Amino acid sequence: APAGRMPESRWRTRPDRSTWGDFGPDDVLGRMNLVGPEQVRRGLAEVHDGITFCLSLALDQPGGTVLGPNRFPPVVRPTLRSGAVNFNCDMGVAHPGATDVVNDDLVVLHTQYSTQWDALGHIGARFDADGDGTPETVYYNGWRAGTDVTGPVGAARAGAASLADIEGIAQGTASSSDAGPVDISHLAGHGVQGRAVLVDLEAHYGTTRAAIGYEELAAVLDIDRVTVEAGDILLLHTGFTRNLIDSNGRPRPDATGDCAVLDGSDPRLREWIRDSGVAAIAADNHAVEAFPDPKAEPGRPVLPLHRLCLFELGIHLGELWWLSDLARHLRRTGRSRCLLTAPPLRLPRATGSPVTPIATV
Ligand code: UVW
Repeated sequence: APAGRMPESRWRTRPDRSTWGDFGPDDVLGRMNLVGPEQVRRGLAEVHDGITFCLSLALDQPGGTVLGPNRFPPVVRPTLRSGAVNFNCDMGVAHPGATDVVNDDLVVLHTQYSTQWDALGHIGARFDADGDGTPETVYYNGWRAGTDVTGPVGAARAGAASLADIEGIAQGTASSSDAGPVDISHLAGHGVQGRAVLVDLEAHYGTTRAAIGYEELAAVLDIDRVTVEAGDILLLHTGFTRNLIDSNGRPRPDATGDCAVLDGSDPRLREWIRDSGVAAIAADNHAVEAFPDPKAEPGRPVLPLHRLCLFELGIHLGELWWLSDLARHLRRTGRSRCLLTAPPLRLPRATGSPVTPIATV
């Protein structure tokens, strides 16, 4: 029988050793529940220099469609006022006598194009949650596709909101209400502030291809004397986003291969993540783990760490963060921890969110 509290209807069986129900039958925050007042105090205790680091790339930075063929740079457009472009616009038109000039714009954003959080609704699985012998499409804590995780408005009709929808969005014909329970807005409500611990894989592996399993990670933790405790947010510096910037946004398709990257197929690494109690994991590469998993077999996930973290344990994943400046400062000062503040957009129904994380040291 599952140890977690079982909701009446959504699931009877949960994935083996998952956290479903452990934070309540209707939980949507997962391990972020471990980041409470004590973690904020622990984070604040890491502030010594009063220096802040912005951990995001520019929103239009990552390498075109190389990193994700369905994701495009943001489109920023002026809004329309009575059919006319509302940019460098004389306020006197609407308010006679006014001397102001006004600009107003809208943006169409692929939420996971650049520095981002994956919501728990980003990756689900076909899993027999109600135990009737037939798998359903479910997400963390048994939240169901179709009823709980419904996606952006229009998704069922026409695929994800496309650039063609821009006028409709501008005129308010597409609205998003009715937030699904596993979207990113709940995380925004939490605030995502606590202690982060940075593991500097780049300092040890440089720009060599390296699959980081448990053994490699444990060696780096040991050499750098890094301790990871329950409730910490784990930051993994690999040098990937610096490669991205050095290539002027045109990375080679195999650019992840030039850096250390987690080997999601290593069962000992997955056990370490489970046992460590980390609240979230953010990396400066595009999938945290090697994607697609080179050792994936038919019938198995191609994103085994996404499955473990987002689906089984409720660990949010951050991707394409800019960690190189923070890593350099921490190495120079012989530290590995900081206060991290990283709320996503409070955007109901989104399954990922751009984020501008701030580290304070
Ligand atoms: C996919 O969407 C495949 O992965 P990621 O979470 O790395 O963007």
